[in-house]
Amino acid sequence: MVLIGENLNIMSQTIGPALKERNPKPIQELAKAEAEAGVDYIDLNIGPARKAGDELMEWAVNTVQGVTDKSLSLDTTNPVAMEAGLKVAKGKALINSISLQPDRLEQELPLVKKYDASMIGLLWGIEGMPRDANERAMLAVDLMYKANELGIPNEDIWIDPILTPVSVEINQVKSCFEFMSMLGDIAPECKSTIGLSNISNGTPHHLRPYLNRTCMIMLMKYGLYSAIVDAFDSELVQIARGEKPELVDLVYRVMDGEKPGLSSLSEEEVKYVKTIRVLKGESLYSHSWLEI
Ligand code: THG
Repeated sequence: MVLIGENLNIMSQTIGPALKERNPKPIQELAKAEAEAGVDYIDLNIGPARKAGDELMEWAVNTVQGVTDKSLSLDTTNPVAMEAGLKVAKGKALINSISLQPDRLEQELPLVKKYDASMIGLLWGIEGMPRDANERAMLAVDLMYKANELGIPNEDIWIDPILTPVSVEINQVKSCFEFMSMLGDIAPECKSTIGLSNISNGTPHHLRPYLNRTCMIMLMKYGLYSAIVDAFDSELVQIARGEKPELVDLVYRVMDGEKPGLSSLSEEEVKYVKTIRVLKGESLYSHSWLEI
């Protein structure tokens, strides 16, 4: 699995002000820590960046590149800022993200080609959020065609079906799983990614890793190529690196319908099994899902 660290973003209480004040220290410390935690890409999310976004993105890219050689994933809704970042990014950058909204598509797709970047294709249509796996499939094909027309090859397209919080709508989560299991047939050369922490948005902080990790393993079974993750969840990084084969095997078996007696499992394993049930929609989510 290719891991993209999510932590450098404008919403963070330390990074937001540092970006605004052009204070390199907190940004460089976090970038270095993410690199040491073992992610492959560092996501740099400067938000809408309406005011002097190009200057901000250029500064932020140079600031991060001052301390690490990791590839960068650039995240802003401002196309001018995106281009400024691509200009100074070393190596092959990842554009996070391009959706099917016509104005942004027109401005941003050419940048992928011009800078030989990769792109995250976010399955957000003209009518907003897709309702099910089939709508996601149609959006994915549409995006692929439009990119291919400009000479962008499928291996540079990382499809993101948009994961939503389990506490909000389980059917959307299920259709993400279903879509992921279809993607290999729809577009074998395309890659995939997912904003993993979205799944646990709204869940009490200390419980979030169980949802994030279990969800990642479930998506791995369906062929997930990469994920945008909390770089500092070391257990999650270990799982992605293949260092927890027994746990992965347990999750796969339970997904296939095996029902292990809970008394035969460790306390930790029981938590994963309970979380699979919630993510499959077999038991209802509540903040106390691990207690029940
Ligand atoms: N797809 C793509 N890009 C994305 C997302 C996606 N980028 C943004 C987001 N979703 C993934 N990144 C995050 C980053 C942080 C959090 C969740 C998802 C998060 N942060 C904590 C919080 O808000 O409570 C703490 C932040 C802090 O203080 O550092 O939950 O789906 N392509």
